[in-house]
Amino acid sequence: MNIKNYINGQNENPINNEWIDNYCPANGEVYGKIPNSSKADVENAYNAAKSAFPVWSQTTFEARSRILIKISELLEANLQRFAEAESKDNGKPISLAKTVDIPRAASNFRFFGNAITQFASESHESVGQEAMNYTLRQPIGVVGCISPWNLPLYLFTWKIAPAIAAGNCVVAKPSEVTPMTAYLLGNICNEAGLPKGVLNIVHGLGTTTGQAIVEHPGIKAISFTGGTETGAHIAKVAVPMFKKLSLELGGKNPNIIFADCDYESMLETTIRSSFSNQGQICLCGSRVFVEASIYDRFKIDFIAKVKQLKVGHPSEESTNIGALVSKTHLEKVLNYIDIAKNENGIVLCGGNKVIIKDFENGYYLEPTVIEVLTNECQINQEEVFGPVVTIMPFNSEDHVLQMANKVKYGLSATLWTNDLKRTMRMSSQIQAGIIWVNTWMMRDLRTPFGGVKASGIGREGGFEALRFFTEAKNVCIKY
Ligand code: TXE
Repeated sequence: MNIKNYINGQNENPINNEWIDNYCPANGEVYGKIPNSSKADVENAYNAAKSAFPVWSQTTFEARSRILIKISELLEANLQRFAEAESKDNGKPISLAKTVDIPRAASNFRFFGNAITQFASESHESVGQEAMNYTLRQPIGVVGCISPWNLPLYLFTWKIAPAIAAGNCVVAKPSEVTPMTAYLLGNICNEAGLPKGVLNIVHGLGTTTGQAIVEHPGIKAISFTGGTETGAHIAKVAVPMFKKLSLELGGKNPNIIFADCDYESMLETTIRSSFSNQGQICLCGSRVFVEASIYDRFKIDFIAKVKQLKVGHPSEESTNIGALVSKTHLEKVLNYIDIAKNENGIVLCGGNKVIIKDFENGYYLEPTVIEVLTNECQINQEEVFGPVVTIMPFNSEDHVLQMANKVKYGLSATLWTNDLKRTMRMSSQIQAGIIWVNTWMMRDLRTPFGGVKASGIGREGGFEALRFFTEAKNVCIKY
């Protein structure tokens, strides 16, 4: 199927009529084309957004909210169709697309549809000066949203929903690797009554289409999720243009397991935090540190459980690990396994490609556990973003804290312990934007989401996202 751009409420071919192949990771075959959009398509999308802005920004909160909630309901009504499309495009198990990706995309619209009706601005009475200040929270105008391939519709809507809820008009680009559900979303928006031009979706490569969005002088804010290098490049372009910038980048998150934890619950969750979505989630706990006294027991039990995971075709309900997103990405992950071996890492299980009958060219990889001797090695310092975790023992709280922080990233961390004082100490000292204690990826959409260090700048989620997508303007009245 050929995907089209969604501009001014219409499905459009790219102006240059150039196309890119769209691959199905489960079998490695091309199954459609996507627009290789140029600057001219981005310009059209921008013009549509600019024209829609005066009316949309003055539309009441109730009316905006109703439309966002309608989009959410339509996504829920089309759950099966969207989940199948997501699984085919990305390689993720259908069970995951059905229970996580698409329901969460629907929640994003519902959540921000409700949040905008509760979003208040501040007032400050200057007592003794006979003056009153109030802060207006005004939409920015036309904003750009650029999202990655790992959680395609989930992360795309995580940006778009707050942007339009706050009264902005959007030029958005999903990853060229997984464009399908963003394409399907256009028709849903029309059906929900979203006025034309409020959301425009342009498909294409990051270096051309994405770059054109970032460089566009009329696009005043960029919300980006993706790799750290790309984020740094975007910042170089956008900062001298004084654009508002939100960057949610990579992670190399520690999963810290103390001997006093609830062992079974830790084991179950550690399987998820290591291998969910083929390990292609920025929040995955890819560095597992285990207190020395339970290290041997953990090693045996963990590997036994990892070996039970079924690598299979994404469309099968029983599949735990589907295909990686692309051939290039599979090669990158395999290369990291080689690097780990060369630096004396011991592959305890996995490490090889999996050939599935009838789908021999699919991008399948065994879930892989590597024992490392030090946190300083490359496999522990760089983001692999695949079904690969390292494990190593630690002796003391100080030792593990130091290793947890000795990495360039700072997105999330998981702690497994029942010691309250230790929880409080460690949570305050770990350098990360998100800490989970005795759980992983438990999300409340009101909470701030984002990282420190090379994991990005800014926070998404709840009112943080609505603050990002609005400009604060103070009005001071002397009476
Ligand atoms: O991401 P890119 P890639 C990490 C992960 C992965 C690595 C590279 O380690 O292996 O990043 O992945 C668009 N101007 N994460 O190369 O390139 C691009 O088209 C504007 C972590 O696939 O960052 C896509 O829409 N846009 C991560 C989006 O950026 C540009 C999720 C992300 O792609 C652009 C994904 C440019 N110059 C990968 N260049 C997470 N934080 O969850 C590219 N893009």
